[in-house]
Amino acid sequence: MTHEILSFLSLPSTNDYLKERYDELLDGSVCLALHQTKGKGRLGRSWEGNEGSLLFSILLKDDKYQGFAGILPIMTGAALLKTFESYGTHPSIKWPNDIYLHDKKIAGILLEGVFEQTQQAIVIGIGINLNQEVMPTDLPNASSLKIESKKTLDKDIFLTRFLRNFDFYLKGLLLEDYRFMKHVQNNDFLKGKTVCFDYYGENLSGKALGIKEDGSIAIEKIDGTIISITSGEASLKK
Ligand code: BT5
Repeated sequence: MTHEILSFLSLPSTNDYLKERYDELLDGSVCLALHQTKGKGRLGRSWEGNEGSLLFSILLKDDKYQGFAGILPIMTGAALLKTFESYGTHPSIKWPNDIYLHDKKIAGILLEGVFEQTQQAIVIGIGINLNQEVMPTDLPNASSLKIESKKTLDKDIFLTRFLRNFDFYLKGLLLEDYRFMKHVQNNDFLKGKTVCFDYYGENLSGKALGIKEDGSIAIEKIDGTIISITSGEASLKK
């Protein structure tokens, strides 16, 4: 896939930029910003970043991606793992969309669909804490690659490597090759841990058994029954 890179000093949100202009942009366009004034997380949450972060979004607007929106965040996570591994760093995926290193969040993924009656496009936003030397004190669970591994990475090279890995896994996915799943399952942050999760409005806890082929997570409830959650949140029980 060709990636046209649109680079900005500051934007409200790289996701919003692509969502607002998907019609006139090419499939595979990447929007990159040094700063975001309204960086978004999931479920109305915000994403903080500064010039140490790598903040970008990818536009997918071909019909061939229809039906893959549910699995794309995990596939994107696998491509991030592969990229970090190329620098000798081994983070894991905290289902469904976080990258963790040494029990701290170093990256997050936000997939949004653009709908006009039917789905017109998918925007995948990625925020990576690469070179920050300190993280905001109101984010005690956050860290950066720099803090955790003392490495300073070139953001352009990281992005190039990531896009190569993303394209590799995406090409496979479109051919129903779910090889990236093995990568995710072998680096599953929650597996074996006790987690809290929301199940049809009820707050439950149980043991995470692992991420399944379809991208859901299997959880063994206290009563021994096993359920799968396909979306939402599972957090570590304190
Ligand atoms: C995410 O949401 O983790 C998805 C983040 C996606 C951000 C990218 S940046 C480029 C693109 N453009 C956008 O506008 N967004 C995308 P979620 O799982 O909801 O996590 C959000 C929560 O993580 C917040 O409520 C904070 O608690 C925490 N958080 C915020 N900034 C963080 C950071 N830099 N590092 C780690 N945690 C952070």
